[in-house]
Amino acid sequence: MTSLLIRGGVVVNADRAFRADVLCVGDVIVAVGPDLKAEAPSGAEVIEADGRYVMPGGIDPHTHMQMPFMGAVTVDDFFSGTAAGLAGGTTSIIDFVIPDPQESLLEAYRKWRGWAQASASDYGFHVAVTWWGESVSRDMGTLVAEEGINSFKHFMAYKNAIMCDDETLVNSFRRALELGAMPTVHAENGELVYLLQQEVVRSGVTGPEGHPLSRPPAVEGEAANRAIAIAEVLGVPIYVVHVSCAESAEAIARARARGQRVYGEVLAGHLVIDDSVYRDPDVARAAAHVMSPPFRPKAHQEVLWRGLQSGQLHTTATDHCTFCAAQKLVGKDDFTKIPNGCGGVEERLAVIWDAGVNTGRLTPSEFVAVTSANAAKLFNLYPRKGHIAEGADADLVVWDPERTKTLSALTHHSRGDFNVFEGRTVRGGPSHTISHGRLAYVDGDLRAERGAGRYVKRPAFGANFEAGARQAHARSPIPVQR
Ligand code: URQ
Ligand code: ZN
Ligand code: ZN
Repeated sequence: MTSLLIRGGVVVNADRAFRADVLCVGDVIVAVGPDLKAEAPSGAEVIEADGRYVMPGGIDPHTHMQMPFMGAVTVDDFFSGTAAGLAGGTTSIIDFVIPDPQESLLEAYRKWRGWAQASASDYGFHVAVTWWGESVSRDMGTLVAEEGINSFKHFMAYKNAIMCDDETLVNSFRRALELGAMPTVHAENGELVYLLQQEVVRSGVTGPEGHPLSRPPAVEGEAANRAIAIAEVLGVPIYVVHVSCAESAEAIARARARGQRVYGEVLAGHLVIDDSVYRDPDVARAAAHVMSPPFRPKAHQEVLWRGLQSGQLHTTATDHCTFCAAQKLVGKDDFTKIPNGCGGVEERLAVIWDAGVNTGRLTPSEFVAVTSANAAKLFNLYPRKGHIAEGADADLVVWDPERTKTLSALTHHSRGDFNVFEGRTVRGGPSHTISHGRLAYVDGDLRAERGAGRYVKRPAFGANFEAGARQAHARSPIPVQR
């Protein structure tokens, strides 16, 4: 079995940072402490980490590899996407199974599991509930009991495609509660988006600059408030993906102040990129930024940072969903046809470190909380992942706070031909990424292996989740049969 000794670094967990060596044997951390020795007889490979941080590998809880969407398929498959993640220090992703309306959840799940066999790093899935019926309820049960799924996604936008209505939300949230699974939502009012899209196009605005006009912050705020209210009535926790604006961040903070279990995710892109990108005279560049929710006026960024700093928002992700220029330009004369999505799985850690830790907004431990530990806790992977301790997975990043890099599509590892962080120089980055105790990235040398990643089962939530639900029901007017 291979051994790897990381010597002399500062180990950063979400609760504390301390100087210690880390010894990995095979795919597990076997010791964390001072002056560890390599195992005889063969010894261990040694990484000298003096002056660097040793952190849990990043967990990106929101990616879309090889996803068929809006008539196209994202260009990063599970191999290229996870390899890019490893180059940036991310060692696990949670991607999405998205059944078409009327498609069996289990069949869609098996299809995605097949595609994901190529992954270079560990992965799991949220499964989207895009319609409702007896078989959906049954499949949700099977997915939780047998397949290690503990979260279900609901798209409140994308009318006439994968959007789910309130009936589906209510039924699925209730079923998730029964199963001990976390409901998650893409919060945008799809009816309003649909109406505004027609109106913006009719007004003569057909280019990418029309995209944010059709999806204003109030559209996101309405959906976040509605999903949170449904969750409150049913007494189920809820996780809101890609919170992009003050309206939804404040909805989450208000609910949390009432004692509701509501969690929010922020994308690295929404933290540092603003809506001026849609007014770029180069239509290809503007179209490359089309994603939903869109990039927002700058003032929203501060609200998102404060949410992460205060603990009202919990995780960071990328929504890595790369389409190339040719795919995006299909909608150059009708922005409603531009496939939605942007990349970032490789850049997330460095962007958040640079804009978060280097500016004093986050401590290194808070950085670990929002880039791995909180996602691991919320999706029941903790402390196997998101934590450095004996017995945890040997998924680690050795972080050099002095390394600088200018981010660019010319040097990134994604197959995408555009980088939304193009030209941004960041200070702080990985010198080594370790996945299953193996060096997957060393100083610019990416050693990702197709198929080396493993599917990670995530057990249903147990007593804590149920106790929380019971407490919520005590405040709820509606009794729940258990
Ligand atoms: O909405 C999403 O999360 C996916 C399906 C598309 N990408 C995006 O624009 N955010
Ligand atoms: Zn979304
Ligand atoms: Zn997404």
